Amino acid sequence: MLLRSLSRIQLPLYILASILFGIKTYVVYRFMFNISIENVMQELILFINPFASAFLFFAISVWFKNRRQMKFLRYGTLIGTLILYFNLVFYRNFTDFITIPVLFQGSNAADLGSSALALIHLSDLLLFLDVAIIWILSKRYDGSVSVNYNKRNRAIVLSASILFLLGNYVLAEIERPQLLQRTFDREYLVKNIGLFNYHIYDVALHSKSKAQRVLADGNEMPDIQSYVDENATSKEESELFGIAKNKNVIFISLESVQSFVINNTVNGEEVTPFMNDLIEESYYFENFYHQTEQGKTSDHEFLIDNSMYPLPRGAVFFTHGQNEFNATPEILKEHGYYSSVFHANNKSFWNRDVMYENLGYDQFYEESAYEINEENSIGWGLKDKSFFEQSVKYLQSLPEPYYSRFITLTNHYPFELSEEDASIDQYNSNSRTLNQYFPTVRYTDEALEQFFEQLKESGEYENSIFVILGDHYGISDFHNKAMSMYLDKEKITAYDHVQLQRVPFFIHIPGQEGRVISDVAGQIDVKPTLLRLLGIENEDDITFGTDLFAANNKDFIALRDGSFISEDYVYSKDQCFDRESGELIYAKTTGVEDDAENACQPIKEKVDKELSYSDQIIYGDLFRFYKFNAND
Ligand code: GP9
Ligand code: MN
Repeated sequence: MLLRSLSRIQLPLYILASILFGIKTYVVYRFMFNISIENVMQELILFINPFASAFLFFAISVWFKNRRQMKFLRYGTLIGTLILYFNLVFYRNFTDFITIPVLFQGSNAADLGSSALALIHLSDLLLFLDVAIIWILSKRYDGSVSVNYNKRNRAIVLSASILFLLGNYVLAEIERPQLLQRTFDREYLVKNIGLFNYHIYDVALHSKSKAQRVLADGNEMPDIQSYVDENATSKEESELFGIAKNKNVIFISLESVQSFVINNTVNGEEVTPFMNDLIEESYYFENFYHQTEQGKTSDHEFLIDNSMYPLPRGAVFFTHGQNEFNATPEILKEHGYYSSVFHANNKSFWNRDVMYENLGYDQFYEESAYEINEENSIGWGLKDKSFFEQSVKYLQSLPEPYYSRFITLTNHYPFELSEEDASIDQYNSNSRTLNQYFPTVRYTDEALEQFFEQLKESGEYENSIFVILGDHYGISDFHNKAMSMYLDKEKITAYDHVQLQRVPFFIHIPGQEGRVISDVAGQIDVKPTLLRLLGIENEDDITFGTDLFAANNKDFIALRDGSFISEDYVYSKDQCFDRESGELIYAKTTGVEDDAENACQPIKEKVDKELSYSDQIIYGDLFRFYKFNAND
């Protein structure tokens, strides 16, 4: 009956298929996947996308003649539905979307296999309703539902479908700038470009890195190894070697905290009173730089655990999550450590679930390990105070010695904070972002203070060492005007920009005094420094950083965009500055002191070489050809 009337209204089958498939996909997105919708724009994109994608696909059928057109639509709906359905079953088990590497990863598939039956619901049959409708219509009424367009009309349909999708993409770009370049979360991708385009994107990404991997054969390693030996290996032993042997490591990454707030005030109030005091009892590095790029928090995680550079574009956590690494948790495992990460966000964000396992973490306390409700969350999720508080019980239950990393969340752009959580007033400038930054930084500082108290009470403090750092900048160049006002500078120069990439770095060893260290240092140095404090020599490791407590031959810190900071110079965008005074001493483009020698050039060459060596290791997955601990 229904089918007959559908065939009578003479709606071309490819349009009907698009509508039905669009509705179905929307229902699955909206009500079956647990996709979080934060605003109207996201709601709109999520609604438009299923239709845009379905139309793009089914419109291909108009290029075929009657019978093949019907066949295309039949099998198209069936295959499309199966892809949607497999993702749904996978999602019910893993709260995540299928990726190509995961699909071929034995363990995941096996996990799914055993519980597959429980993941299939009888009502799922409804998802195949449109397949049945299209199937019957295409067989019985093919004469009245197929179309026979001339070339011009076909081209119009094709253009319309592409335009439709472009529109979707533009909206997604507005909602999440640089969505495809940054690839931060599968959920975001699916939410913005849809499941099917996400799969296409995933296949493309995967093939690209596979190709680079295939072309590498390990011949690249000896050069890299000798470079590292010569330039970035700490040969001297430090007086602190082994000082924290077998101690627990409590590693805290402070979201978006930059050094300029340390020992500074806003409206006459200290911004970070707890950290300022902590400096007295810690090794505090005042010239410590973040070296992250598009992968933001995940890039800093990559740096600190591997002492390699993140990639110039994309997040290595995403693009090379399956590579061979020799990360801190893996090394520590050989010395009896149990490693875990605590972070109250969705586990697939930055592909952490996959990457952590690969880096050797034993446990990931993510969103679902925490009680999160309206009251204890703001902005990106669980507030830092509650996050730390809820983490203590897990920390106490861990086998010792442990390496436990905590990542805070509240001080994340756009720096939202409720009034009752704000202990200091906002700044007053033309940048709302910078204004709001100070109270949220203060909130995180207080959360850290509380955490220290709780650790002392619970007995976890004494036998641990603390590493605390900022993950990356929080205030971007967009706020330079407000920033220059705050810092009382005329304007923010390229030199200032580099200096603003400093983030706090503390090593706090209970019972030890510590001191302020002014040497130039960076996130790349964290791994070798930490391992040596724990008394681990690890001679065969390939790291681009060095032990900060040993005399070193490494004389620069490279930022990921090719800028660098050395003992004497700061280099950025073809400009060479004196590090002490900030004075411009050489600039290629402006011809400043054109005849002066470019003092930065020799270091710049080294920086480029080093960055490219690190990239080669990642792109070629070169560690699969290298045997770590050869003399074990
Ligand atoms: C997300 C959190 C923030 O889990 O780490 O990520 P960011 O945007 O800073 O990279
Ligand atoms: Mn971050």
